[in-house]
Formats: sequence, C-alpha cells, structure tokens
Amino acid sequence: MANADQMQYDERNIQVLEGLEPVRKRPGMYIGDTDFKGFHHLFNEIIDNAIDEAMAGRCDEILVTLHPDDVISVADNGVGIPVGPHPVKGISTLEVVMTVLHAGGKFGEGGGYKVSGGLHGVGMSCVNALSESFISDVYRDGSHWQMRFERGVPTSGLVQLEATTRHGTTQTFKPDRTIFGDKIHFHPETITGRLRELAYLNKNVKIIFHDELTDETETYHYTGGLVSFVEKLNTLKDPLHAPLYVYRERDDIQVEMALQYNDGYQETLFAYANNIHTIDGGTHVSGFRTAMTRVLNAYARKNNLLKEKDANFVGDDVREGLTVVISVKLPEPQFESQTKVKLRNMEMEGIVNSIVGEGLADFLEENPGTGRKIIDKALTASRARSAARKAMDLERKSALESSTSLPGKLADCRSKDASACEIFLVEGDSAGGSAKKARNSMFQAVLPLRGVVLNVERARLDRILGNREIADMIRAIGSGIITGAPSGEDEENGGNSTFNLEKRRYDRVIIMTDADVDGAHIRTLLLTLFFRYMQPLIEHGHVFIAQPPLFGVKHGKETKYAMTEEELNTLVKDLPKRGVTVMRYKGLGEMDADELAETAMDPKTRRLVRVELEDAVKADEIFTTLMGDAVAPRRDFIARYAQEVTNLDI
Ligand code: 0RA
Repeated sequence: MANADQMQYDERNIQVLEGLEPVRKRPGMYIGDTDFKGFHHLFNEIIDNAIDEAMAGRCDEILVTLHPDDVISVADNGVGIPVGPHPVKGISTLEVVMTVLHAGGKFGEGGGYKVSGGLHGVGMSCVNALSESFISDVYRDGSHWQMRFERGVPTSGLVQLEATTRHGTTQTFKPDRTIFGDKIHFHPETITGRLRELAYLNKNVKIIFHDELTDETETYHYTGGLVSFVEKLNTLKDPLHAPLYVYRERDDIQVEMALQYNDGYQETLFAYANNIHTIDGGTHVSGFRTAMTRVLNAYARKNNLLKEKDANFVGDDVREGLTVVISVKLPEPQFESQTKVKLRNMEMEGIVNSIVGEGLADFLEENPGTGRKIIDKALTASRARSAARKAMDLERKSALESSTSLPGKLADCRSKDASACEIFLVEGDSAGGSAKKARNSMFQAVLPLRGVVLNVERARLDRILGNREIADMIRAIGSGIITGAPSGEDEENGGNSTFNLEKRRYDRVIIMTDADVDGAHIRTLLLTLFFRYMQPLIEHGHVFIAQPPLFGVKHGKETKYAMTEEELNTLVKDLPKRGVTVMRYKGLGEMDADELAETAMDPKTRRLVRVELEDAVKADEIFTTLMGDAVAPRRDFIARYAQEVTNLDI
C-alpha cells in the first residue's frame, strides 16, 4: 500500500518527466548531437560544474573515475550541492538542480557563482535526463546524502546516510543507451585532453583521472597555469625569451594571458572564455590583437627601432612565431551560437586591450633585450609580407583571368556545380594518368602533383605562393588561403584573409597518395598546407583521404582488396583454396583504371576517411612534431606512432 508520501512522489515523477521531456525528445538541441560529441558533452557539463566550484574558490581537487560499462563519476571537494529545502520549490535544492531545466542562467544566483562555463551550461538536469542512471552523492552539513535518478526521474528520495565531516559532491552517471545507441563509448583521451586543458586554465585545482579499465591514474596539476600551457605549446620550438604573464581583475572580470615568441613563422593562439575554448575568437581576441599591435608600434617608435620612413606594423607582422594563451572569466558570457564558439561581450574588447597593453608595455620596459628581439622579428615579418603581397597580387591577377587561369595539369570535371564535385590530389604523374582514366569526368577532377610537396611549416608565404604545385592547388580549389588571423575575428580586425569557403570549386578535396612511407609523407605535407592555410576547409569537413589498398586478391572473376598484411591474411584464409592470386601494389600507378575506380574513386565502393580537427592542441603538436625544425622529436614520434602516421586521420 502506498502511503501519502509515496503518492505525492508519483505526482512529482510525472511533473519531472514533463519538465525534462523536451531534452529527451530533442537531445540535439541541448547537447549538439547524439554521437561521440554529444556523448562527451554530458561529461563536459558535469566536469564544468565541478570546475565552477573551483573557480568560486571552494574546491581544489577533482577526481574523475571511468568505471566499466561507460559509467563515469566526478568527485569534487567543494561545499556540496545544497540539500536543504528550496525556498521556492519546497523540495530539496539538490532535486531542483537535478530535475528542473534551467534556462541558461546558472543556479544559485547571488549566493552562487561569480563566473561559470556558460556555453556548456545546459545544466546537470540535462545530463540527468539523458542518463539511464544518475547518482548524486553530497557530503555537507555533517552527513552523506544521496539521491538516485533514472532518465531524469527520481527513483529515491533524498536519503541521509552516514555522518561525515567530509564535504563535496560526487556525480556518477551512465549515458542512456536508448538515446546514444550502443556503439559510442567514453574515450579516455578525449576526457584527459579536456582535463589537461582545464588544469592549465585553473592552476589552483588538481585533477586526478583514474581509469578502472586499465587501472591507470594520471594527475593534472599545473601550478604555472597559462605559463606552463604556453611552454608546453612551445616545447618543440625555439623560444626567443621567457614567457610574459599578465593577470588582472577588473570589476568582476578576470583577464589572464601568457605569451612567448619562438623563431618560427606560425601563430599559435588559444583563447578561452570561462574555460570554453573559443575557437572562433571574439572580442577578447580582438582586444588582445589591438593591444599587441598598438604597444609594439609605440615601443618601436619610441626606441627608434621603426624609423620615420617605415610604415607601422600591422597585425600580421606581430603574429609570426607568437604563441599565446588568453583566458578570460566573466559573469555573463555571451557566445555567438552553439556551433560558432565566439565571444560576443563588447566590454571585453576594451578591457583585454587595456590590461594586455599595460602588461606588455611594462614587460618591454623591463626587458629591453627581449623587446629588441620581438621588434626585429616583426620587422623581418613585415618585409617578407610585402614581398608576399607582390607574389599574391600576381597570383590573384592570374586567378581572375577565369578559366584560362586554372592550372594546365588540372583535368577538371564537366559539372560546374561545386556541391556535387570533387577533386583528387594525386601523387605523381603516372598515378594521375590512371586516375584520369578511372574517374567519372562529370564530377571528378584530377590534379597530379609532381615530386615532394613544399613543407609550408618551414617556409614564408612568398615562397609558398611561388611554389608551382601549391599555387596550382590553391587555384584549382578556388577558395584562396588564410594569410592573416586564423581564428575568425577578421571582420573586427580588418584581417587580410583571402580565404572564402563559398568560392571553393569542389565539395570534397581528396588526397590520394600511395599506401607507402613516401605517400604518407606527402599526405602529411598536404594536410599541413590545409591545416595552416585552409583550415575552414577541414573544419567544415571538406578534406578527405582516399584509402587505396596495398593488396589485391583475385579469386576467379572476383577481386578483393586489403589495406594491411593482416587484412590480407584474413582474406586469403576466408577464400581458402585454389586459384587465388595475390597482387601487391607498389603504388597507385600499378593499379589499372578499374581497380583504382573501385577501391579509391567510385563513391559506391571506395574507402574514404574524412579529416577531422578533433583536438586543435593535439593537431598543432602533431604538425609541429612532424613538420617543424626539431628532428629528434619527429623521429621519436614516427617511431612511436608508426602505425598512426601511416593512417593519419587527425
Ligand atoms: C549551488 C549553490 C552552491 C553550491 C553549488 C550549487 C554546487 C554545485 C555543484 C556541482 C558540482 N559540484 C558542486 N558543488 C556545489 C553554494 C551553496 C553554499 O554556499 O553553501
């Protein structure tokens, strides 16, 4: 028999279900998708809440445990989610937090947090709604409290367990298989990547990750904070000076920045707002850029390093070889949208500009040697840039001469509908010849590339544009290249990017190289070009890698293909017996047109891998390792990841 308490409880269950129903009906609206990303978004939400507690200065240790069966828990040593009755709802505050959908705003206004990770802030209730089980353990007010849920619905009341002096919150959950299917699993490296990033951004918190499946434990705690982050990013580069660190608070806003120039040409910039990686930049980034250009110009003029006749530095001049991490924390962050991660708060532009400007000016005054080095670097960059501009004007001029400007070696497709077309970048003229025979010329274009592609990581723009193969690719693809701000804040900043995704002449750019070491090398060089100069092409999923096989096994009229020795062995075993011929293709050129079409080009049968920019930090590291000046790390890397390098799908 149900007592009065349980009856009331049933009614509440129905209310909870109705409240969280939109989340279960349209999970994508809340967490982006129900694939790998959305699955990990659940974890991000829960860890962000623990980090919020750390940002409020109430927690300094977080333990993340990955249990078997995709159960994960996040334990913090903060004050614990309040369990007392909620002033408005009557039920416990914990239950409110876990079952009531909050419209963006962070729970606990006033007494709650100053700042919080707003973008992920769909709330713990969303994660709860999308979890087949969720257990909240709270340690506060002298007791251990616990409440359990299934798919957002409480399956227990708030239970008071043993007495304890401990304080904090442990959230344990398992994503709902009926929402996410049974193919996705927590990926430890995705989780630890985020934990490492959070530890760099919040130096006061120690984050421990324990993987019960491997019984491995990893601790992330960087007392150097952003300085450690920048040093890490520059590990394989040659820095010109010790990092510059700036931290200041103004009103309720915290601005933190570390930067260090190296002797390379690339800019590496990571910007965060409330711990969210703002890939597309925003007001904090443009404030930073304005400060850099303004202060370096003023310093160079004052010290007569820029002469009267010299023009001022522009933004691009002070970017070469700059590695910088900017992290701002503010009470009400506004982001452009869920997909475009760009900070919008207008006040941040001026605040970052002024704080970074002061910090940089002080640093230059105190370190004149470093100041001189940085200005020298900007001067060299500025000169190289005007040479590049000339080369580019020529390039652009010829590109404007419409069809005649398409490279001579390009076998273009007949369709002019870019959304239906694809281009194969093929290693070598002979493979190019086979590809031309194998293609469907209606929508497939072929551009053969001769020799080894130029390593853009080690060349300046003028040389890059002067390289025939690269210029041909740029003209064939049609969308131009990024020459200025790489992270989307061009509009605000008058950047001089000549990239326009809409102008691409093909929907898919397919890299097709031999399945051997040289092929892997050329593929990596091409990926470097796309990563550094056409990144939106990768971001929007337009870059692919063809997967031509290494082996063919002929059995009667039928041919089957294998990518590896292992696959070959299985294949041969599967077709046990007589009349089996094994062919080993030394290169694409050895395949006949039919074979090439079937394995690498015909959309009905080919294998293609889409290139993804999953983790920008890792990608940056890989490209630096593989393509930069330092030889030893590259050798180590290749030796360590020989398998992945040949199958590099970053
Ligand atoms: C609301 C108010 C207070 C703390 C929290 C929520 C809180 C939330 C989470 C989520 C994960 N760990 C957490 N720890 C705390 C402050 C209440 C007070 O001042 O006592």
